[in-house]
Amino acid sequence: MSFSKLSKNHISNLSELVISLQRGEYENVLSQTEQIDIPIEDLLPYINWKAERYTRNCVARDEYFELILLCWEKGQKTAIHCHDEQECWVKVIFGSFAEVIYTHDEEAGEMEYESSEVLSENEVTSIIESKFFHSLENVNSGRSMSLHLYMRPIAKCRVYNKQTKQLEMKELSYDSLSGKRL
Ligand code: 2CO
Ligand code: FE2
Repeated sequence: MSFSKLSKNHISNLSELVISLQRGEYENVLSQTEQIDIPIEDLLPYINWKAERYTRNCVARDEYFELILLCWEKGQKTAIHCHDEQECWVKVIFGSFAEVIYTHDEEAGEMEYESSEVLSENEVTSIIESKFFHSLENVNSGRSMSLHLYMRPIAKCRVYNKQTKQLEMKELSYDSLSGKRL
């Protein structure tokens, strides 16, 4: 039996989450994504706001996972995008988000609507199958924050251009790394 199967420890802060991920205890983490209640003080070093777009702040990463804090001003949103065939979990830290999920109809060059939902504090959404695209928008009356886990890390993704109906490759970058602005 693997170590991850033996370990079912409740995670109650950011250090415990990072240590669990660094140990490869993915089952432990994924079995309690909605229950993990991270104190906001733990996230303070990673909080970073920009008026022009949401910020991506790397909390921890290794070859297998990437944990990033996204900070969204009111109304900031993503284009429709995928996750480079990696698995993705998004947990709302505070505020609220509208998520819309799509699949891509290659022949028509269109995005096909699949589902949508509004996510509130502590709720988690995941995209596991690589056929799914999504968009996320901060629909709170003010700022929102979300914690994202990608396995494996993603350095690029395909973004849907509504005007040209083409998928375009987009490089992803960080606004801060381990609490240091870049
Ligand atoms: N995938 C986007 C990003 O990493 C955020 S939307 O939620 O996955 O920038
Ligand atoms: Fe995404």
